Amino acid sequence: MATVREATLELFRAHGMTTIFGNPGSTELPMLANLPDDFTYVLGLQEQAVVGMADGYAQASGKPTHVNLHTAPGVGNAVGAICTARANKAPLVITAGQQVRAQVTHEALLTNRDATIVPQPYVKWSHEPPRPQDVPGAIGRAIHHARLAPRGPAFVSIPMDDWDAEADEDRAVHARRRVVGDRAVPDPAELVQLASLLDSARSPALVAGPDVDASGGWNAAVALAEKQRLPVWGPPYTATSRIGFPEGHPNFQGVLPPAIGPLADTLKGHDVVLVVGMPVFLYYPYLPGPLLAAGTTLVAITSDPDEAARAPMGDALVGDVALALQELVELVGQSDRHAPDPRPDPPEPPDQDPMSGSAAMAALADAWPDGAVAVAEAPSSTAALRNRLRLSKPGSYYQTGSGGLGFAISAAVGVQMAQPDRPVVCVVGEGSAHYGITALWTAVAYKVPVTFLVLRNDEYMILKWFAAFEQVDGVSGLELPGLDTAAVAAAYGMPARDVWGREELAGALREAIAAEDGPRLVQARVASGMWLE
Ligand SMILES: Cc1ncc(C[n+]2csc(CCOP(=O)(O)OP(=O)(O)O)c2C)c(N)n1
Repeated sequence: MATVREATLELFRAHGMTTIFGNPGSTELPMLANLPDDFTYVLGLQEQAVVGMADGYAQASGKPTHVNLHTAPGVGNAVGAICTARANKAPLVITAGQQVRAQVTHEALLTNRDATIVPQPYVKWSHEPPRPQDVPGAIGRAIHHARLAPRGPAFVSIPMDDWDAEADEDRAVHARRRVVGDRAVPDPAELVQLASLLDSARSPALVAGPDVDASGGWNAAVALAEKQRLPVWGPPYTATSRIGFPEGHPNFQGVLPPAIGPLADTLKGHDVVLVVGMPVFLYYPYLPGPLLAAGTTLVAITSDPDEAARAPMGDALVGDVALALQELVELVGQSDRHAPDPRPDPPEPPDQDPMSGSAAMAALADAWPDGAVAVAEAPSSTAALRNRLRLSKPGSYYQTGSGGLGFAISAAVGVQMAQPDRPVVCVVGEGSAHYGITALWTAVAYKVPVTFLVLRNDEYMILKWFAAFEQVDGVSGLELPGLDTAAVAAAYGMPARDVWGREELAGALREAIAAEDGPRLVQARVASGMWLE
């Protein structure tokens, strides 16, 4: 007779989930004892980094990914990263240890009190099985919740004495064998209606969001834009987890501004705006104004019924984003509208010492190898990064979708593990780096060859920009004197360099990216400034 543990490992195997990201405690040890050889345990030193690494791995592999956390304090540490994973729609199956059942009621040490509440509201489903025999079924259900649209984290708390209990063979076998398909096409009649709305529009536009990339709809979005000659925008820099359209494509016009008034203003003049694979819209900050200019009709396509329901304006079709786009490409006619003008090339960055964030991003572009992936969290330089790299291949860009820091430095490790054949470069402000800094150790320990580019400006620049915007003076806590991330990386065992000028930076990046034996860190000194270009 199989134990609950054996049945659960079989379940993970059946779903190709043999990589576990975790940080162990005594309540998890019974699950982790003598893991079979086909399982890999990736150790993270703190739970934020564990979840961030798994988030990057899940998104870049497209597969549900197992995260194992310690009971209450471990799950508590992880909640910020779980919030980000939800915004990123990362399919995470999060398990956590719990006291033995006989000691939960009187709350012995390490009891995860109200375990299912701790990760809410950032998980799609949260559960502690009523009996040990229900563990494989509960984890099976969590796997389906995580991978069904909209993808996201699901949580199961498991009392530590459950693993050695006898499994319910019949249920475990069914749990392992279930296949649940979720790629639903929107109502065909609504798609026909949408196609004719586009065909008859005077000046339609497309806004392409992260789920275009995640769903595999990239080529269909390009085909639609070309057939209909649509100008294309991306979601605001602050509010996307991936890129939904090739940013070097002549139809691409840049990203939308993040607040209500300016966003509506950017889209005015378009009688039809089709928003695909993203919420409508993740506004921030609050700059009031009409949601849409008079005469603009907005239609969204999303796989997330919640996104469709909560949008403050416009119509929506709910269904798989890639399939909907593929259908739409077939249904629309070839337009003879004028093709949109391409964006100008980025300007030459100012020549100054220390270099500007724009110059640092120009150096990155000089060193950028074909097919590389950027994982970014460099708030005051994100605009320059996007404008200079103009990434144009699917799966080439990841950032925090929630605005929560600590994602990039951890996620880059997971992305590189899932995509060993593509160079991964993590571009991170020195402030952001320290929310997930312990992931550097994992990169070293597992020889994950990520290049970390740390932009050091000795401050939380973007918060100074916000302070000016919010007209608040004398804010404390925005300076970061003496924060030497290269020295921290070296202490974790990572070869690290400190560089000053654009040429030196480009050279250091080329070397770091070429290194295949493990990670490298390059710390670039940059001047204070918001590099909007
Ligand atoms: C978990 C979390 N804590 C705090 C913040 C607030 N925050 C937003 S940007 C920022 C500063 C980022 O500084 P840095 O990475 O050095 O980049 P810079 O602004 O200098 O470009 C902070 C603290 C956040 N977004 N997430």
